[in-house]
Amino acid sequence: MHLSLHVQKLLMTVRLFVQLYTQVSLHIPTGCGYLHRPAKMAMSSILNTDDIKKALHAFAVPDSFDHKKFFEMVGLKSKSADDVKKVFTVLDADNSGFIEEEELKFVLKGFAKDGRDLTDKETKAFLKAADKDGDGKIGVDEFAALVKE
Ligand SMILES: [Ca+2]
Ligand SMILES: [Ca+2]
Repeated sequence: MHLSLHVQKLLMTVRLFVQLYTQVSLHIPTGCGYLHRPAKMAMSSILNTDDIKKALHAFAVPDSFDHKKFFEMVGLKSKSADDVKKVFTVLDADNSGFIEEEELKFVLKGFAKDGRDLTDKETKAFLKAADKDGDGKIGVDEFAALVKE
């Protein structure tokens, strides 16, 4: 009887430690993980917000998107390779190193929060134009090449 009481107390203590540990560790990994992730710049610190607004307005109608004209209108075409890379990092929402088809669909939201979704037709055409090696996603070099085209 005495022994089981001790065991119960011990278990309660262990449980308390586990609870404390879980609470603390929930905060620590998120904090560290955030610090180690490459910092994403705000699109507005790379490109002119008014230019973005104008470009989004120009392609407001579904299926009217033209990536060449868009890159020119937002001023990306005349940006340095470094800035183009920064823009790519913003658009690669999950930090996979590639812009996948799902990310490409929401690419305009990367430029401005109220950017519309691309239609499936637009997404596929955009991907086809950029994906030179045919792996189904856009790498940073493919993106840079497309911007300069
Ligand atoms: Ca990605
Ligand atoms: Ca590719």
